[in-house]
Amino acid sequence: MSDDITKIINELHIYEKKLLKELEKDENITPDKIAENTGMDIKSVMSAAGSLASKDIIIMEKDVEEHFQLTSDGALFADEGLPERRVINVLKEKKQIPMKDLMGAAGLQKFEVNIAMGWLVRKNWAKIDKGVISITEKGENAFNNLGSDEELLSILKIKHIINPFELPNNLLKGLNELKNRKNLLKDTKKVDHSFKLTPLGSKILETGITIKEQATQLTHEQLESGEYEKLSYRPYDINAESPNIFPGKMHPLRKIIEEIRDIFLNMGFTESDGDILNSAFWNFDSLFQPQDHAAREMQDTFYVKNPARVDLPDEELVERVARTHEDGGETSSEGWGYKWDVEVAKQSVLRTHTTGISTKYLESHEPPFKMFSVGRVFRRETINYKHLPEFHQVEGVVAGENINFQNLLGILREFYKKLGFTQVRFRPAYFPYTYLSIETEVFFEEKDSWIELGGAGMFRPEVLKPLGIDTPALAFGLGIERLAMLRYDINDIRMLYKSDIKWLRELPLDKGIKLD
Ligand code: FA5
Repeated sequence: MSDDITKIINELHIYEKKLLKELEKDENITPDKIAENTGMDIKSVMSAAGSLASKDIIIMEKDVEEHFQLTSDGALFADEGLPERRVINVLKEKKQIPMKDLMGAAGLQKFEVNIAMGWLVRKNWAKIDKGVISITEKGENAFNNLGSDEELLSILKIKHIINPFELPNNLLKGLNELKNRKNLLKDTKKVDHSFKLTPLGSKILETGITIKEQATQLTHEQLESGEYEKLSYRPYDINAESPNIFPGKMHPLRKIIEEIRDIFLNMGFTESDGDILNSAFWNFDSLFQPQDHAAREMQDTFYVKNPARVDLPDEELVERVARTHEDGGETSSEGWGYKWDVEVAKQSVLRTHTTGISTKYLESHEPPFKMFSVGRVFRRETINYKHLPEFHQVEGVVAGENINFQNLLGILREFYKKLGFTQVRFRPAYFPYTYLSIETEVFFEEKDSWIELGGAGMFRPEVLKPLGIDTPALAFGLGIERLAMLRYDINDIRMLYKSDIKWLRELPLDKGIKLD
């Protein structure tokens, strides 16, 4: 404990020490007096006090005192009487005055006429009817009796300034009435601060503090002459609380996309991309997905009205794909055994996966190669905690003479490992365009369950042959939002698109595994 106190004392600023010393001498000392005694300016006294209060060494108390004085209008009315009083003085004799004669009869200035009429009616001292002002019974009674507002006016005339706390109740009522009138009183607030030692403050003083000038900024001369060695320094409190800073930063989804791109680029993949608006040909047909496949249904795929049709690539390629669907074409397969329709292939769709980018790439490149792409895809999905109608996939294809299924598993394991996920497993799956096909799953500790992250497999000859590829090719397509869920510990995929500013701000900048 005493070590703690010594540490606190050592870290006190010289102004804080001076303030405490003054409090030790006189516990009722005012900030002004401290400033006077120590030669500090009042701002420094207050900021030292604020700092001591934040460390729980003193308590700052605030006492607000309010005072009222007359304005120039107020002083005029205090001398001459309130405008309505001056009218009553005349009405007492005359009983009635036409409004137009009011100024002359009661000796009012122009600006006082409206004030007089307003308050005569409000105080129920007079009635106004057809341009004539007549005194009421209350007005008659008021003639000999000053209201509390008027009493206070006369007190203010003599005392100039009053403190409401010193007023008896009836005058307080008068004060409220005068406060309700425009521009009669001005109030000044005086704030007095006082300081009280907390138990910690008392302990610090018991331990004792010495005031020694401390160096805060070193000069060139002090460094050169070696004087700095003899100076005393105030230690920094490196555990002091500091304000949270929320600098601009990359959106978490964008961040993970960039990480994924880095990983594949570092693994020697070439990046490619494609169009969001695609032909059904590239999105489905080139992948040996039959034209009556469930995924093509309206309820799964967004078909675009404008343009409703998209141009197809060169006829020979289309013909090869058509024949493969119908009877297997040049492959040893029997195909799907139906009549392929070019019009269906021309339909324009929002791509439902990024796998069309891979077939297009295969068609225009010679193996060996490693290609990846990242893109947004669209599906008519019912939104829930792990499904969005619009999400991102990272797609990859590796083609070459010796490429095999083991390479596929190795690449996927390596990719997930680099992202920080070590618990990965593969399940047999089905896609019309791959054989063997797998689904990859990663263990989600938060939910103590496995979550499906993507599909993969070896492209079938029915896909590769029509595209002119004679080597094996492995392929994969992985969901990125699902990965982000794991990375950022979120239970609901929608969080990534909610722009929840609190969550975005508080998400640590370094949330993510560093790449080596
Ligand atoms: C495909 O899209 C295949 N094209 C993957 C593939 C590529 C297989 C190459 C073989 C060869 P699937 O429909 O399972 O597969 O989607 C892949 C991943 O996208 C899913 O595992 C999941 O992580 C993610 N995903 C799918 N639907 C949604 C959705 N509605 N919202 C968010 N993520 C989704």
